Amino acid sequence: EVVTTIGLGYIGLPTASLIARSGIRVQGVDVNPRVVEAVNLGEIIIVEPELDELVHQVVEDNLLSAHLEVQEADVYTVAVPTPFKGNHEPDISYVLDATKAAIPLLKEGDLFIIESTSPVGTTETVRDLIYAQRPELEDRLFIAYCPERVLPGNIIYELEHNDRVIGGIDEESTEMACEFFRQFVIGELHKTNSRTAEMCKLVENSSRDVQIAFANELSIICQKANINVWELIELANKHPRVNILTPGCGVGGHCIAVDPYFIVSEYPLESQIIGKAREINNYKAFWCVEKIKNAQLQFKLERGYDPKIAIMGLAFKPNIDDLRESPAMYIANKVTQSGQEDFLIVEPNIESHDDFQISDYEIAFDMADLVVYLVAHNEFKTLPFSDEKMILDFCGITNQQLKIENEIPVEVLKP
Ligand code: SAJ
Repeated sequence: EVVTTIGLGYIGLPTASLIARSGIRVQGVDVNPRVVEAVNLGEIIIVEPELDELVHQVVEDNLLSAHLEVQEADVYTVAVPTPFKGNHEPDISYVLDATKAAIPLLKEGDLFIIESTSPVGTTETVRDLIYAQRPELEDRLFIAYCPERVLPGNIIYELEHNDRVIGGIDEESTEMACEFFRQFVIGELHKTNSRTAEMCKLVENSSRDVQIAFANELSIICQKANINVWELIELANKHPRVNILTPGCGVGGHCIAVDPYFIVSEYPLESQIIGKAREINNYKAFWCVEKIKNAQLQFKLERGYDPKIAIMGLAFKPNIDDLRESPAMYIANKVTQSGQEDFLIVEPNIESHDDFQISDYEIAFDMADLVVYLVAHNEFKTLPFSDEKMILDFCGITNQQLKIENEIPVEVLKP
């Protein structure tokens, strides 16, 4: 058995390496020559614990190789991006391109698996595309959708241990895909059809998005109601059946802030809560910008000079270096729009950045008049609480209530 994995990104490369570790020969494929080159040297260009070692090992053992062109195999897995277009409609062109590249190589009995997050019906579209070009193979291939649900930062462990949902376009396909995953997944495999598996992936992330939106909405209400939201949530969660998540400065990453749109764009009338949750989570970052501008202006009115402001955290979530689709980045960009001189930008997980000079977190904290916590990185929890500084805590570092006295109406702040 030989496997071809198309897409060597955050999901594809760990998956390819894990399959290879179980002794199966894997040919990884990526359009990016840098990725292909690095993998063939046993190296990686992304940050993910344990992945480095694993890739090094399987390449050295000749079980994993990387290529620019799709290679012939018995099993194909597709883990390429499915972004959305300007209007939030899903763009499955990478999945279709990957499929088209594999079509001429397919032979009877091959297993074709899509792992990319995809709108409902994508696997059927892929099936139709394949059989339209290779009618002689009709019903002689096994085609399935098997979504990935690993958490960046813990990918290798979760790939092996998480349960998986496996949805074939028919029962034989589901069975074949299960047999394949059984070789390297310890978690349970749950069988279903492709449409349910596709929706399941979207629903998992939408569910989290809705729950975070609830927490974010509470934080906005509490600021107005003069209530400490951190205390409130802790108390409410003492109820045996209540589990409110943590408010933050918005929702980022490529999954939770993206996948719900795949449902909303297809079922706009029916997905009321899912759509609203996206709006609330997007609004939360904008709301934080307004609060920071307010505090900045107030400080100046009271003291007669501009405050030094420490912006604490840029990553899209705690304790990672990933800045893509990060609400903290959005906020940092917005508040520094009229000049960076009053700002100290902190991100302990990166060394440098093209747009910002990155400051040491302890130095920035000491120097700042106004400390803005955007991301709950572990480092920040060691900083002292200071009564002399104005602190805006958007992510629960200090558990202090967000208090902005004499708030200036939003309209006045707008340019
Ligand atoms: N966040 C909050 N409050 C919370 C939890 C998260 O504001 O209480 C924010 C984070 O700061 C971040 C965003 O939400 O900006 C998303 O972070 P996350 O840790 O919830 O999720 P991701 O995007 O890293 O990974 C998610 C996971 N999905 C679920 O937990 C349902 C992961 O299992 C998926 O595999 C992944 O999306 C994916 O690839 O789809």
